[in-house]
Amino acid sequence: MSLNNVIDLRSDTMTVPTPAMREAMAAAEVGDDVFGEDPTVNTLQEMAAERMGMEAGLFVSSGTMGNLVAMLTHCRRGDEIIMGRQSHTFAHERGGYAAVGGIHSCQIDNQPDGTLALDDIAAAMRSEDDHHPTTRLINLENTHNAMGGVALTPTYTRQVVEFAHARGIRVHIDGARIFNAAVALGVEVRELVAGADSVTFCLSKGLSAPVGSVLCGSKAFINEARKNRKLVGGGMRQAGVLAAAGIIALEQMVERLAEDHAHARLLAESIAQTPGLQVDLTRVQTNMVYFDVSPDLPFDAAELCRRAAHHRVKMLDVGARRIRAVTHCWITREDVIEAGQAIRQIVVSG
Ligand code: TLP
Repeated sequence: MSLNNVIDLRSDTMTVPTPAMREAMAAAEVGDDVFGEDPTVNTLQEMAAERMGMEAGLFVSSGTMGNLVAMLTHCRRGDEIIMGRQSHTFAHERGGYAAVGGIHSCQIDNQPDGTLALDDIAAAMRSEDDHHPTTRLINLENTHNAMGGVALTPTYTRQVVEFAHARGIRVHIDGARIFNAAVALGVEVRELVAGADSVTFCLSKGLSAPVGSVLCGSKAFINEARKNRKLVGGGMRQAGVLAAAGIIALEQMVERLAEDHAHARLLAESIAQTPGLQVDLTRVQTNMVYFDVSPDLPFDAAELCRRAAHHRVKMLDVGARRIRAVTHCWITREDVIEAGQAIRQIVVSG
């Protein structure tokens, strides 16, 4: 079922609440969550923590807020976070950790599989030298958006956690789409965050809730995080109307992500067969398809997206010659077939 008769592949953030979510939102029992008295928020937080195998959860308004609150809670001013150059926290969150928290960051290149090489992490570690900031935190991202929606494995994450903890450093996971990773790898989401000190995951992307993310960690960490959520203006009141949709998201929308992944693969295969477009199929592991527009074609990524919109297909140009298409629950198999055909028609007709 496409939304407003548009095949909107710009992002899985385009998803709207399902009928079951709207019903649950209308019926939600609420209270003042700043007082900890919203029963629906409390239930969502408990469910989220349980899924992650962590002690506690904190409902926040967005993935960006979850990551920011996590970084503010783990770090003090002048501390340093090691993160990927292509990470969302570095590239797309307004530098909030620096702007709000006075926190420094050290960027290292992401590998094509989304990981940070352990050698690179080791080389980025600061010594006790008076001149250096203190390395406090390592940020991972799973799935890794800019590297293609690729899934980081439990084994890799465990290695980073062991490396970090042996040196007194903490690990935060930006798991905006960690349920996509779990479904793609066929593992429980808790295995993907085992040992990590915190994780943020989003309800408002592939899981289709209208708003919200949950930050999870230890009880002590979440107690501090609540204060930082307040600091950034994120203490919401009768937020149960939003959390109610989040509960449905966790109960009903996780398993079905496999469909989105199959649709992304179908779209990627169609694009791969279109002359002048290149897609690395090995990186199409979840619900994202990144592809490149050859310089031999008479238009760039922005123009291809403009033309696709005339065929009711919306995609995002993320570079001069790079495009992203994301599948989600409002995109059917027929939609991706139609999108693939529209893209081919545009390219072939020049
Ligand atoms: N990503 C959005 C855009 O900001 C690019 C998208 O359409 O993909 N972590 C990751 C890995 C993300 O991809 C995003 C959103 C966030 C965090 C931030 O989540 P929100 O938008 O809820 O603040």
